[in-house]
Amino acid sequence: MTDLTDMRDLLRDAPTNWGKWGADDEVGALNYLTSAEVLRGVAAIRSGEVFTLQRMIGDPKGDPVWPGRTPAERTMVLDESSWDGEGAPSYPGGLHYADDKIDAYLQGSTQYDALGHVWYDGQIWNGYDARTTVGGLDKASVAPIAERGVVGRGILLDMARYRGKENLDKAETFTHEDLEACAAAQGVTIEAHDILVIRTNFLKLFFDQGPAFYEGFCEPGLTYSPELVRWFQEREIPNLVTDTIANEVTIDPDSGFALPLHCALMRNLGVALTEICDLEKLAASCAADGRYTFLYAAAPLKVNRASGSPVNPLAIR
Ligand code: UVW
Repeated sequence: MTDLTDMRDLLRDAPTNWGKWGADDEVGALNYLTSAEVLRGVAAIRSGEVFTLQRMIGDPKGDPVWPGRTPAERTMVLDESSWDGEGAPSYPGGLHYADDKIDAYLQGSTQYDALGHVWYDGQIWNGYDARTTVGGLDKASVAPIAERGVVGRGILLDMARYRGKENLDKAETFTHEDLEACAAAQGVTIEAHDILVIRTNFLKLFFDQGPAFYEGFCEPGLTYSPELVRWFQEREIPNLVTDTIANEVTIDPDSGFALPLHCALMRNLGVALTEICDLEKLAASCAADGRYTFLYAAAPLKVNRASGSPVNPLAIR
């Protein structure tokens, strides 16, 4: 266990990609996803199967969210009953229609984090002042990610299957070396610019356990090490996609810090984070024919100044 109390100390010598794509960059490592990378992703398509990776908003079985956030609430505004009484809306020709709205955390479902979503030491991605987040993100909001879209070669790393488990357990950790070993066991190589899609199936426990799921909340996931951060930087990984709520072990077992990889990967390297995906159908299909790469395509909703935004990513095999 390290004896540090501040993220600044933990990440004092950690690498950054600040300035690499210019002083005004807001999409970070997604810059690696050039047209050539789109075509490399397209070249991974063999069978034409399409998988949508978003979890249902308003799932009757519940919506898993980060502690302190609440699931989206959908409210019916107009339905057939709205036309029952006096003062009902009236449209020429007898038109009736349904309308509804949601009150939702933008990070309360399958989502892209804006690069400015998390920070320490008064600076967000690319060195922008953290005060630019006040009242809305003036820099590195999710909108520039939504404008550009995210398309490239995805690679599924099925850590649950690799470890011979239905799902990873609370606080279970793995490293970049485990990702390499998982890929090797799957007969595939992680290449530069691959979009890493990691399956833990941990959220099965949310649906199995109900409220007890949140007792001693600590998700499984990658853990911080300087080697892991260098690996992400050298591999030029643009995007880390997982099926957990926050993409990394919640409390790092070594430092005791919450979410240090959000800081080291997203704030410092500009790696985009995509969370709360449902990878079950995709994983079953990959396991069935032993193909673990695909075209990955995603575009979060364009929400001005937002710190994150819902998304329904596609994996096309
Ligand atoms: C936090 O950063 C707190 O949560 P997430 O990245 O899961 O949105």
